[in-house]
Amino acid sequence: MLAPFLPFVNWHSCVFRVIIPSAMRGKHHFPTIRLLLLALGALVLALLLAGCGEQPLLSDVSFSKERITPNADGQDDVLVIRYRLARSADLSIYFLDQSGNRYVFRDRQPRAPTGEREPYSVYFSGIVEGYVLPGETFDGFTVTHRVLQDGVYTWVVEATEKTGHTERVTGTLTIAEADTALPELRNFTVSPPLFTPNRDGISDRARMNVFVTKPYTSLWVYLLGKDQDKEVRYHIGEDERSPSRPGERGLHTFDYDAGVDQGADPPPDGTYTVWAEVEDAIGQRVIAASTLTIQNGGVPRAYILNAEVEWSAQSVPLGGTLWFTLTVENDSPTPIRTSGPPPGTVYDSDQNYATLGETIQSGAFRVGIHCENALINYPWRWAVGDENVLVRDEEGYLYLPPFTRAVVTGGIRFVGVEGKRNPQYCWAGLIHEDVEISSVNDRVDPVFLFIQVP
Ligand SMILES: [Ca+2]
Ligand SMILES: [Ca+2]
Repeated sequence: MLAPFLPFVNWHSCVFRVIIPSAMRGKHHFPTIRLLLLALGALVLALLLAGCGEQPLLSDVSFSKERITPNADGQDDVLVIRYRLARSADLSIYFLDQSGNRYVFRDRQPRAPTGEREPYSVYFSGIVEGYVLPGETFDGFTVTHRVLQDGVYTWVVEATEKTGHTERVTGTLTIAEADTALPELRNFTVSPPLFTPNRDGISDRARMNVFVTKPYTSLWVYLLGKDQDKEVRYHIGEDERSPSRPGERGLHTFDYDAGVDQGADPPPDGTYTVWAEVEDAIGQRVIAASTLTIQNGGVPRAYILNAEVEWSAQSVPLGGTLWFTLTVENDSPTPIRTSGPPPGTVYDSDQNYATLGETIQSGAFRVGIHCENALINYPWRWAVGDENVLVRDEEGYLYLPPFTRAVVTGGIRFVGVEGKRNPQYCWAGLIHEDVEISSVNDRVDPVFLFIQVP
């Protein structure tokens, strides 16, 4: 009989507004019905009052242990906190030391009512939000999670409703034998502070160093960026040649190529915060920050256009010159570096790039010609364009700009017939020096060349 009334009762605020459906209001000519309604109203009110009294916001609060020893020895390292919520509330769990200082474990986190489900439960291992002891200063790092010092604490579990109504339950917890040493991060450095990850051999890598003062479980170094509005972490792997093994106290080094070595696009150009973050076995966390600027980042991609070489002949007399013409295309948004000699240069067949004083430069692209009888790989090399198309930077390095083509010519004057093969195959290549000759740029458009010996 009560069912029709229940939907009109505001249970949560315990304000009892028993609303009689409109059809039942108005002038009643039958006093017995009025009396009946009054009696029913009184009954509902009584039931509700009784119900409200039994519905505290926060209930069944418990800590599974009165004493823990947070030192990762497997003995009494962790306890379980349980509680029930009758209604939605912001929940806090904190600890008060003997002087009344507050240590936060959970700070006003919104929680739904427990309802019919099991009570909320959460593990607590003595770790609270970072705090600083009197007289303590940290140089160059911040403690975000820290174990409570040994001592006796009052724990407080506190729930606050939107209305401001707050309930709290308290108890006592003893912390003993806590492993309070912090995994400090000392001298976190990033060098150089600006780098250009584009595989041109100049300032392509950045190095991070950090000294950790304690054995640890995890150490992360990462750039923090934004993709639209989302935070993106670019993780940096520890250098295999790091002086200390992962997890050990000591100096740890990180080598960063922005992913370019694997052919991945680097994070967009810009200045990033670089974070180092360490966590020890009991869950204490320490962070340190520095900055790193990425400039001219990108993966260089260049090709011999259409894999096509125009050869001057298939047969040259001894002392004659084989000419080639091809087009190099920079098909990437990254400038590609090159070095001499310029197109048009003619080598004698017994010369090579080194004898012309144009030694290999790591990261530079050059066009090369190779013949089967040659003693070294691509002995004859040329810049991927001339001064008309190349751009010289402040340090004097030459670049073929993004999305640009350049015609490259050159010649080899055959002054002898070295090796046994005649005729022999000769071909062109586009060499990324000390990086790679990608298969698409190797052995391009071979010519079967005969040298006429009188
Ligand atoms: Ca323990
Ligand atoms: Ca570079």
